[in-house]
Amino acid sequence: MGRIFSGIQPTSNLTLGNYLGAIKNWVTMQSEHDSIFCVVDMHAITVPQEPEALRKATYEALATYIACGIDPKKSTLFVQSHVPQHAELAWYLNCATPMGWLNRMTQFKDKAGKNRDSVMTGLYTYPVLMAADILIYHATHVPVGEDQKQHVELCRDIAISFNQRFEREVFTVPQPIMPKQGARIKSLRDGTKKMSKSDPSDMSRINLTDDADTIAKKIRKATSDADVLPSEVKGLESRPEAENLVTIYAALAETTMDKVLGEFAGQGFGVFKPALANLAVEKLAPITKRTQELLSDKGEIEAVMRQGRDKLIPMANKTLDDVKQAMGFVTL
Ligand code: AQP
Repeated sequence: MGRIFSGIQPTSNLTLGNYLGAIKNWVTMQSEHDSIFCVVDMHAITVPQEPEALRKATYEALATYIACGIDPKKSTLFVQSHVPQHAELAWYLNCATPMGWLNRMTQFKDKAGKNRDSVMTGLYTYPVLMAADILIYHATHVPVGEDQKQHVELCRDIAISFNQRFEREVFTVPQPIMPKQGARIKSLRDGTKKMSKSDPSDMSRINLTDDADTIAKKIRKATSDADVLPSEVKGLESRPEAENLVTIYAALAETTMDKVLGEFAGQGFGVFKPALANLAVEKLAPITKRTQELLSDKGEIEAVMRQGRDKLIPMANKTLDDVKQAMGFVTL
């Protein structure tokens, strides 16, 4: 049994992409692994956040984890800024990570776009903080969507080079784990872009707080095409929107795309979209309802946050001691 670590930024409401790419996998894995799940608020501030919105989204994210099936009795749940040791380790790792490695990170290029000189430094060094999040707990596996795979690979490189430089196994080298279905859910408006919390168009995503009518409306209005569905996955090539909707159906139904096409081959979106909307509402409505129930008692959510923080601080301190010892700091 290994240890898994993963997190989501409370930049806004969590989306269907976060659920299918990450949380759904966490729920399955928590029974077999020592599991730590974090609301990564310090990552969220790498782009500007309204303070009240950040606080609200942090409570919502933790409530959503529980509503999706993460059990605080099986898994450790916490908020990143409650364990400030992550930030301290990130500094040591910043001093052990070549800039050339960060220059290759595609997420920075996507998010900074043409504004490379005006975005905050934290957006550039974000992957180093993510490496600290993972390495501080000696996680062996990191369940993420495809967009985060490159950051986990960077984390591996940092761990390997640190261990070599200081000639001891200070860090465990983790592996990324991605779901078979749903590793990259695309925008409902543009099948070439990923579904993202921060997309300016709310119609581009399904939020885990959307009610049944909103979910059905967003699926009805999702971009698709005029062709019927093919009988094999190969037939979805060059049809990114159609491929995305079939992927979402398969991931929600916990089946394969081939089986979905077996059922809907020859049918148009006039038939497929209502079926997908029904399935999405059936799977997501209980999550939304439970999230709202949990949010009505912030004390309970804070108790889970405290329990996670109190369990993790000693573990984090132990890793920091090892790192400082290896690097040559005077420890008292
Ligand atoms: N569209 C997606 N498909 C599959 N997995 C996804 N994830 C995010 N979007 C998709 C996975 O969710 C986890 C948490 O990601 P995050 O929200 O912390 O950061 P992100 O990857 O940058 O996601 P967003 O929605 O695009 O956030 P913003 O808009 O705040 O930048 C990760 O495991 C990620 O792979």
